[in-house]
Amino acid sequence: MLNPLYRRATFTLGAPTVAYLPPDSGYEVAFAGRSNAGKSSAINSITGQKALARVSKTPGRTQHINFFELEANLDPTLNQGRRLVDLPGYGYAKVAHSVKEQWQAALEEYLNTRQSLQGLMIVMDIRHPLTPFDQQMLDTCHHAHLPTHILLTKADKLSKGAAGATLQQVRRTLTERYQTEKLIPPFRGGGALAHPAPEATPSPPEDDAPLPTVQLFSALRGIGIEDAHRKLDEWLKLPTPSDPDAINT
Ligand SMILES: Nc1nc2c(ncn2[C@@H]2O[C@H](COP(=O)(O)OP(=O)(O)OP(=O)(O)O)[C@@H](O)[C@H]2O)c(=O)[nH]1
Ligand SMILES: [Mg+2]
Repeated sequence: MLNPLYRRATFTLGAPTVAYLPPDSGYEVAFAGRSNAGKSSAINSITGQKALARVSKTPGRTQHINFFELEANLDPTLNQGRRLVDLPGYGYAKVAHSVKEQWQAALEEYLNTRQSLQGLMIVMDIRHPLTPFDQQMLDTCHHAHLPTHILLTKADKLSKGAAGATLQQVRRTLTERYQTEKLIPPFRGGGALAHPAPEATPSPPEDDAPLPTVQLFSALRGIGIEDAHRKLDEWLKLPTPSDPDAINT
């Protein structure tokens, strides 16, 4: 059972810069990822609406920060609201260097200061996962203690076996990157203790900096929509069917 609120999502605002964001109340989840990865398509399939977010074959289509409200008719003076946010894609080659730098700074400000932001859905084309831009995004979120969930989208482009293998590989890479970091204490003058053996007991991740989670997705074939909903329900604090095994971590 999917929460019917998603189907009722409506476009409320396209903000050209972070200066024009709607009030910072309630809960929101942003979709980030490389240009053309499939962010807008993911939002459409998650909300069960064909043309809520604009999809295009031309990279760089989404240039504003677009807000989709799940609860229409809200009283804006109350601290409420549940929003999905479609961010402009990163890594779009045709954008001037200065524009890219401005956007990067604005994005970091948004990630670091937006109180209602509960987590980031990072959308990656399964055929090109974890590009340097994606790694940078994950690092930025990790340091901002912002939870991340990766949609490996366009899974329909690979065989089931190849998609599963990529999923495992991405999981391994993320565990190595973000758990190993926690295993190595700050360097204090060398000696064997400065770099404990990898088999040393892993310290649990910091409470507010959870490891990224990852799942397969396809907007075209409707793969992974329930898993994505479960993660969104958790972040947006919506009631969800109880099935703890359904989200792949
Ligand atoms: N085969 C397949 N194609 C997809 C899927 N999702 C998106 N696409 C295609 O990928 C292209 C880009 O999709 P968008 O959703 O516009 O991508 P975006 O990340 O929002 O792109 P920007 O707004 O430019 O950053 C379009 O041609 C989509 O039809 C999918 O799951 N499978
Ligand atoms: Mg888009």
